[in-house]
Amino acid sequence: MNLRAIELRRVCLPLVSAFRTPLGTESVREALLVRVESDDGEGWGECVAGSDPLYCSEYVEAAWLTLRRYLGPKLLGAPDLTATAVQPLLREFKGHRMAKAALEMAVLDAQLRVAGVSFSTFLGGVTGAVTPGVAVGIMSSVEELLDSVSEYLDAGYRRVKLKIQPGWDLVPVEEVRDHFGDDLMLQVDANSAYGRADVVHLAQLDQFSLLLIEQPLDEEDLIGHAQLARSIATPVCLDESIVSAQSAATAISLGACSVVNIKAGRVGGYLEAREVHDVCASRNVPVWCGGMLETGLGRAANLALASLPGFTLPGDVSATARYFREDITPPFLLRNGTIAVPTGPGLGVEVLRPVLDALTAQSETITRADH
Ligand code: NPG
Repeated sequence: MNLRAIELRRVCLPLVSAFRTPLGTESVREALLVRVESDDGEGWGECVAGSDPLYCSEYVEAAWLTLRRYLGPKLLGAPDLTATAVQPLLREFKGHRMAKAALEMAVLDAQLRVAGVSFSTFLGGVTGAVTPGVAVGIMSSVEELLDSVSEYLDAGYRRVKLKIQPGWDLVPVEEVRDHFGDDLMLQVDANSAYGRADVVHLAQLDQFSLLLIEQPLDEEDLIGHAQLARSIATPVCLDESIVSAQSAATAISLGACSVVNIKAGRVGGYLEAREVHDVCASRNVPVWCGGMLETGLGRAANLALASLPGFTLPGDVSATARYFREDITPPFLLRNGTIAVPTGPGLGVEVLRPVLDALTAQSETITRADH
């Protein structure tokens, strides 16, 4: 396809409840959406960078500038563009994986809509419904946490991920385990809140039969994660440390993790995410789909990714109601403990234009003529 225009939109979606993690508290999800326009139709992408550079170095304003100044113009000038050509074309620009992933997602959506193929089919999905988990933030009291977990279990979730940090770890985990019993699939996520000196402390989590502990140490500390993995029984899972299929292979070889969280934005797109999946599958490392509080667009793509065979653990791909009262697509529903993977062409979801327009804080269109 030949791109005619790329539209950037910054949308602000209020969360149903504030989400507190070791990185900060979010009560409104700011998202950067990308719409590509070609002679054959349009496609949508979502950049999962946050409002501030707290999860990683990318953030919405910087991604916008990068897309407008470098990445967008490069694709607008490319003849016969396909999704597989996006990353090679953008390789000269270092980093900015989330911005690149959004563009690739939009091109892939446009391409698959024309071809009449769903994201899931294209990626190699093998299931029509995925079992979601739910991520539960840090609360101001254990009582509040138990209430929150209880509501999610009532809603049908069977796997819970608790955010932990020093001062909010052993006690809340023990209380949740005691209160809800051994059948609850329970895991924890530290977003790098601990250091190598905390190994003995973290080993105490072993008594709670957790599925895994996610990203306990600094993202660059693979050796520290390998040492930790040898010292504790709880499986170590990496999130922030895994930025490509190559870094996944390295981390696994070093023994830094035995489980991987895959987020397409973090690794530069859904095609690279599939590579990470393949690398992990070839080493018998289970994976699950991470979440970045996506709108319905990113959620549709994540459900497709999570339908691949190596995604054997429930992911952070919860139903829309867990996040937003109103989304820019029709809601994804939890039914009998699962969420359906979209089957329509491309992302398989349509944007609700009036809602999108009402939630849009900023927009800009770049065209070939501009460059
Ligand atoms: O269900 O989308 C979700 C949220 C899952 O905890 C979650 N995401 O560290 O993985 C994370 C965390 C996150 C969310 C990080 C937003 C950064 C931004």
